[in-house]
Formats: sequence, C-alpha cells, structure tokens
Amino acid sequence: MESHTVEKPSVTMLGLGAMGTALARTWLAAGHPLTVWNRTPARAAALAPYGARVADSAAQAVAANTLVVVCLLDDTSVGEVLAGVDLVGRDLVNLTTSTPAQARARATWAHNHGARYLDGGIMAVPPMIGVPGAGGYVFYSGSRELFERHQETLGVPVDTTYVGEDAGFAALHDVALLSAMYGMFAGAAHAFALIRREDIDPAALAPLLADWLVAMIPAVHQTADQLRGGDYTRGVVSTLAMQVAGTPTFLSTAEQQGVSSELLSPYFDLMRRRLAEGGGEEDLTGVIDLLVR
Ligand code: FVH
Repeated sequence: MESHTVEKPSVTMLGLGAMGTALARTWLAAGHPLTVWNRTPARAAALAPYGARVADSAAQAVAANTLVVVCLLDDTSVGEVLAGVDLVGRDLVNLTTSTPAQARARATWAHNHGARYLDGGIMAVPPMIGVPGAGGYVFYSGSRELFERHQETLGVPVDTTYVGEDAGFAALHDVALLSAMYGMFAGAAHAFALIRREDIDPAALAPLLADWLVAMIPAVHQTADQLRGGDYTRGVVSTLAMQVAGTPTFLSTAEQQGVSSELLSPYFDLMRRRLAEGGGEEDLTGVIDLLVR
C-alpha cells in the first residue's frame, strides 16, 4: 500500500542568536523544513547537520518560504537585515523585542512592502523553548487571520497567546509583564539586602520569599476588578491608610540594617500622595492613576 507523509509547513528563520537558535532547533526536530540565515554565518552553518538549509543572504532565505520568522537583537537590526529584501507575498512574523510604537511602525512598513505581518513578544528564555510545560509562551498581535493560519507551526517551539489586531499589543503585553517582573525582583533585592549582614542564610530566606510572593500575587485580580468597576474601595482588606502608617517601620528597618531605601521610597511616596488625595479607604489601586500621565 502506498504511504503518504504530509510535509510540515516550511519556515524561514532570520537571526540565530540564543533565542533564534532555540526556535530553529525545535522546528527542525519537529520535522519542519527550515531555511536559516544569520549575519555571522557560523551560527547558521551549525544548524546544517540538523537539516537546516543555509541561505547565503537574508534575501535568499526570505525568497525560500512564505512564512518568515525574524528574531534579531532589536528593531534597528530588523530594519538593517530586511532593507532591500523582496517581501511581497511573505508572512512576516517578528519576534524581536520592540516597543509598541516600533511594532506598529514595522507592521505598516511590512504592509507597504507587500507583506502580511504579525508581531510577537516572547515570554520565555531559550531553555524553555521546545520544552512542553515549561511555562513559556509568545504573545502575538496583528492580523488574527494570519495568526490562525500559522498558529500550529508557531506553537511548535512554544505556546502562543493572541492579544489583538493592534500590532503593538504583543509588545505592550510583553513589556507590561516584564515591568512587573522587575518590580518583583526589586522587592526581592531589598529583602535580601536587609538580611545581608546578618547570620541568616539567603537560601533559607529564598523559599519563604518565593512562597510569600506567590501568596500575594493573586491580588492583581482584585486590582483589575477595581479598575474595571471604578470603585477602588471594593473588597479592600488592608487600607491604604493602614499601609502608609506602616511605611516608617520599613524605612527605619532599612536604615537600621544599613540598607538604602531607594527601591522602596518611590512607591511609598506614591502611596502617601494617594492618601493625601483622600484614598485612605482604598488599597493600592489608586497609585496606578498617579502613574498615568
Ligand atoms: N535570550 C533571552 O533570554 C530573551 C528572552 C525574551 C526575548 N528576548 C528577545 O529575543 C530577541 C533575540 O534575542 P537573543 O537571545 O537571540 O539575542 P542574541 O543572542 O544577542 O542574538 C542577537 C541576534 O541578532 C543578530 N543581530 C544583531 N544585530 C544585528 C545586525 N545589525 N544585523 C544583523 N543581525 C544582527 C545577531 O547576529 P550575530 O551577532 O550572530 O551575527 C543574532 O542573530 C531579542 O529581541 C531579545 O530581546 C531574548
């Protein structure tokens, strides 16, 4: 009996840094024909033994397939790599970290060059790529139709989450989540600094810290409910007035431990401002309105 194997969709990959290489390897391992190009040719050549077709130029790689995935350092390098390349009829998927404005401008630029465009924001580090259950995913925004057409292929290396037709939304979600992450790491840095000169093992504090942050973080759902409803006093457990009253304890403790309060103070300043404006019965949601200019 004749057997038919269905060929998986072909992909072109431009950019083989740590992330691009991880993505490329996963597509190759899953049996997708893959054409690759990288500015430093050795990184592309390293994938040839795994079945990648190595293009001599970005233009040649783009000409090879309809689906073109780009994962370069920044938006400037995307502009440099694609300058003068014929993009007519291509489905350009840009996973390079950008600002929302850069993503929107890149979408317009791609359309003006005859390409369809999807922007992506990668919520994963290279070791999470191709590892089911590792928790990584990529935000996508731009044409829903284009996303749905390639969703299966794009989902091979890492899960996909579509966040809207606005090409800037993937970048915006990406930066929003990473900004929250830096706030969390800033808090953790302050906590470790407080115990730094004491006979306390950082490895003993770490699980306590991790568990506490996990216990507290569901509060973001209440924040979202309050922002949607407009009533920042709804469901409040710990009032802003009470929390502001506690801030001298945090600042004095930092001083006593010889630790700078420069990570905490800006947030405490905003809490005090909101309290002064009459937000004492709220919790911390009112601070958000002080940030939005
Ligand atoms: N790696 C990570 O942890 C993060 C996770 C979240 C998403 N980011 C973003 O992914 C983009 C690529 O990151 P990467 O980790 O692959 O970065 P590098 O290993 O530094 O590789 C950079 C690639 O870009 C090429 N490149 C840089 N400048 C140019 C240019 N002017 N013209 C052509 N190519 C350029 C570089 O080529 P080469 O140095 O090998 O010749 C690499 O292929 C990025 O947006 C992260 O923010 C990663």
